[in-house]
Amino acid sequence: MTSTARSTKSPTVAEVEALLARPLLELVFDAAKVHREHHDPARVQCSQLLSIKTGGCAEDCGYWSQSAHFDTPVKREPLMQVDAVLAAARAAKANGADRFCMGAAWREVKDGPDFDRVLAMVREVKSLGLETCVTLGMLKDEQATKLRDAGLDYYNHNLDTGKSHYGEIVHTRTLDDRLATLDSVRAAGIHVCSGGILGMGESQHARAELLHQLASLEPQPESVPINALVPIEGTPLANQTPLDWTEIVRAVAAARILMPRAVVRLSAGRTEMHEAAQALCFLAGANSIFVGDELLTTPNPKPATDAALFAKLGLLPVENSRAGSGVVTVENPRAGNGVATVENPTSGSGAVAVENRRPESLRGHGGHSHEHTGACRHG
Ligand code: SAM
Ligand code: DTB
Repeated sequence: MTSTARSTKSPTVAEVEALLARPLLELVFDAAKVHREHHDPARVQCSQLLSIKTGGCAEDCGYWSQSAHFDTPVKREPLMQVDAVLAAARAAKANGADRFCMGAAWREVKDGPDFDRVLAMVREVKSLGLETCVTLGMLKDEQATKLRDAGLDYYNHNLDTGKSHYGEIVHTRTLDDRLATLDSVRAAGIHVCSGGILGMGESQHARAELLHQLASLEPQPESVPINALVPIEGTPLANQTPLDWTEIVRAVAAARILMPRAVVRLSAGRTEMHEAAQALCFLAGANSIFVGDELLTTPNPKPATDAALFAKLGLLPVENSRAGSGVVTVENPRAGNGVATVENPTSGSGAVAVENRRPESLRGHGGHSHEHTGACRHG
């Protein structure tokens, strides 16, 4: 086992499925315990998205507003200029974001002037003191290395759904293609941001497969976005039945238990979630959100709405004191010895034992020195 090994016995897909099926409040309670061992439960990491190249994507993902295969309301826009991206990044920072995520609707990265411009964006955004993240589609080793050298902190590349459901959603790439790109990202030493979408007609088994596959990556992803499908007119999933909010809470809680050190992001779909449901997600271990009016092509809660929610719940943004240091930015100054075993003695087959090791990088750290006013906005 490597130093990142997290469990004496990794759970099977069937055990993850049983975990998802546990009584909701017991699942949330156990996830909250794991959360407190590894993170400061009051802190939420705030990322802001920007679509830097919009529409015309060669992929046919059934959820994708920017696919060239479907007639969606999204207007094509060429790759933005660096200055315009920087202006958006400055505004994101002023809005309290500590990470700026740039998304391009490409199937894969092609070397040339466009990629060089993205490298310039990464360098410049980084120089503003923001953490950097990009999602550009498939990537080769040399391209990952160039992104790392430009100062990229995170690469977002989601597994999207479980193995048994993947072929229902995407036909232009395979799950193995996704895993190969994640290998290139890891090999370059860039943090992995990888998660998925709920509400695409998948079974609980497929959800368990997704979480199991994410948790089986070695090392596990540093960042795990959990998206609820935002149905897009013109796509095959436009008329999908909306998810029940409890399903999102369950997935967040299971992700927290299975990936104790990861930052779990409550991602797309918050506009449709009541604030009480979001609160339960934060209790269950979500410790990151997207802030700002827009995701890539769809609305996100208004900054004032998020500020009000943070104030009600007593949540605070993480400090952006370590952009670029390579250290995950959420820590728990209150953590004790960092070892906890979470299991459910009452649920028989649903028990999943997880040995939680507090990461080396978090040991011996003190608390946070600055306080914020309850909104994502700093200062
Ligand atoms: N070309 C990039 C790639 O291949 O990863 C961009 C993908 S997209 C910007 C990043 C992720 O956002 C997707 O993998 C999916 O998980 C999520 N996403 C995209 N559209 C979504 C939607 N309509 N609802 C929920 N999540 C969505
Ligand atoms: C992720 O997991 N979710 C973000 C980000 N990674 C790139 C994207 C959400 C997109 C939601 C639909 C839209 O705005 O187009």
